[in-house]
Formats: sequence, C-alpha cells, structure tokens
Amino acid sequence: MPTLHNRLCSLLLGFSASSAALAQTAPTLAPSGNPIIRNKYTADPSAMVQKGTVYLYTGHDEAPARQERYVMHEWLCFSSTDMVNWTEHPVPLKVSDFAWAKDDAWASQVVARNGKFYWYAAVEHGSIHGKAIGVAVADSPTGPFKDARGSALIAPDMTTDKISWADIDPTVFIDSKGQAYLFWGNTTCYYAKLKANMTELDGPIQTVAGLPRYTEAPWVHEHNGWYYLSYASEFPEKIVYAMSRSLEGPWQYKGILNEIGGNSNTNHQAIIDFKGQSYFIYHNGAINTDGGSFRRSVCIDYLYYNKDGTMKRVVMTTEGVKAAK
Ligand code: FUB
Repeated sequence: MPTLHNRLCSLLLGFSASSAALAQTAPTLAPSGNPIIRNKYTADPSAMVQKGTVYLYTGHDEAPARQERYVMHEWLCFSSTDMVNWTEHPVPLKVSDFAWAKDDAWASQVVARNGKFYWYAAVEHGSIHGKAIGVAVADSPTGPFKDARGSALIAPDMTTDKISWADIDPTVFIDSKGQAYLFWGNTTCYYAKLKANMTELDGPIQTVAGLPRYTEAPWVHEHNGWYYLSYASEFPEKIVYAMSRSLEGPWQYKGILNEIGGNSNTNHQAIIDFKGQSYFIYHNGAINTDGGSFRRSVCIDYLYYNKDGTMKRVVMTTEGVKAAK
C-alpha cells in the first residue's frame, strides 16, 4: 500500500464523520479541507464556472462497505463561490433519465453554450452491450436535466474496441471559434467534433495519438494559448498530461501531473481557473474506514504553471485550498 495512502488515511480518520452522518444529506457542507464532501461518496469530478460560481458535478459511489464494485445510479451537483463552502443541490440527473440506458452513472462533464447546459455522461447501454455516452440538457446549471436526444450520442457499436467499457469518460471543449470537441475513451482516446447544437457529431470519430500509457479520464483545458489534455495513466492510475497548440494535435507528452490517489485505484481530474487561481479537482479513496476504490471522495488542490507553460506536479493535501476572494 503506498505511503501516501497510509498518511492520508491516518490523517483523515482523525476527523472523518461516522457512517450514520455520512448517510445524511446536508444542503450546505462544512468547510474542512480534503475531501471536500463528507456526507456521501463522490467520484469523477467535473467543474464549470458560471457568473462567479463554481458548479461541481460528480458521480455518486453508492457501494455499501466491503462491496468491491461500482454501484452508481445518479450524478450530483454542488456549487460554491469560494471553493471551500459547498452547497449540495437536489440530484439533477440519474441514469433512469436516459430511457435507453441500463445503469452505471460513470464519469461526466457539464458545459455551457448559448444559455443552455449540456451534460455528457457515460452509462451502460440498455440494448447494445457496452458503455455509451448520453447528453442531457437544462436551462440552469443545477437542472433539471433532460435527455437531449432520446438515444446515445456515442453507442458501443460506433467504435471498434474489444472492451465493453471503451466509450466512457466524456469531456467537451469549445474553442474560441465556437467549434466544440468531444474527447472520450478507455484504452483508446477518441475525439470528434460536435455540431453547434451540441447533441450530434459533426464528422468522423478520430483517435488521439501521442498519449503514452493512456487509460481513461481525458480532460481538455486551455491556458495562455496552449491546449492541455490530461488523462489517467496505467492502473492504479496517476494523472499525466500532454500539450498542443491545436485541439487536433499533435500532442506532446509532458509527464506526471498528479500521483496515485490515496487508497483508490482510479484517479479522475478536472482543471479550472477561478478568481485568478488554477485548481486541480480529483478523487481519492481515503475518507473514513470504508473509503476505497468504490467509495471515493472528491478533493481540491492548487495547480501551478511553469513559465514555459508546463504544469507543476500537483501536491495532494489534507488541508485543501483556502477560500477564494
Ligand atoms: O467511476 C467509474 C469510472 O472509474 C470512471 O468512468 C473512470 O474514470 C474511473 O474513475
């Protein structure tokens, strides 16, 4: 077991909530470092800034203690104006909102366009074997969200991978000309352009080259004229990244951004800027005695850039970040 895990566990056990407290929902969550949410298990964060507020979207790990498999039926939404005090909103999207899907509310991301909010989410397809990507739409960042198509945007038979969980972990980036790109995939990283309506592909599915030891969890962001494609690498996963001047590549691999998350064999990141500071949002399995790969918790730490545009390795802390002013 990694030293980092031992350290995180022993630090967190000191102030973690009881199992009973974890089961309750709290509309406003007390600020107290990492993990930032302690009333339920949260995973696969994505985040979006809208009008001075950060909206954090997560998966919900619902596996009971000692059940070592993903039990995930819904996604969650939290908001904050300072990155420390988080308010939980009513569940805005469930797998059952996609009539064509069966289960598995896996990783997702919400993006804004023209006053609407589009939620791209990985689920198990109901009639074609394998994972798929759906898109839901809402007029508000907190929902309610409705299936925008009535069918999968990416169905399992649209890619050629042999594994059934190839089509997961969507991330969407809209460039300065208004062209939206969808990236996704396990083992192979795919991308495709989206039409302006955000609910249809606009061209062929392509493969991203230049991402060594790619596992899953792509996240695309931009900073000072560089595009960054961070992703989970190997297994257990660490987060690594590549840079490019173009969203269509070529991508240049730059190395490790964040190490293996304590007590979780997955790590999954979102990167945002807010009030003049860059943040790295991820998950680990370090909360409480029951935490682990299937009961994960979202954490936030600072992200810093070097002068040449490369990113410094993110230091995982239990203190987390200070309130943004
Ligand atoms: O939460 C289920 C899966 O685990 C996600 O889709 C992956 O990114 C990994 O975190």
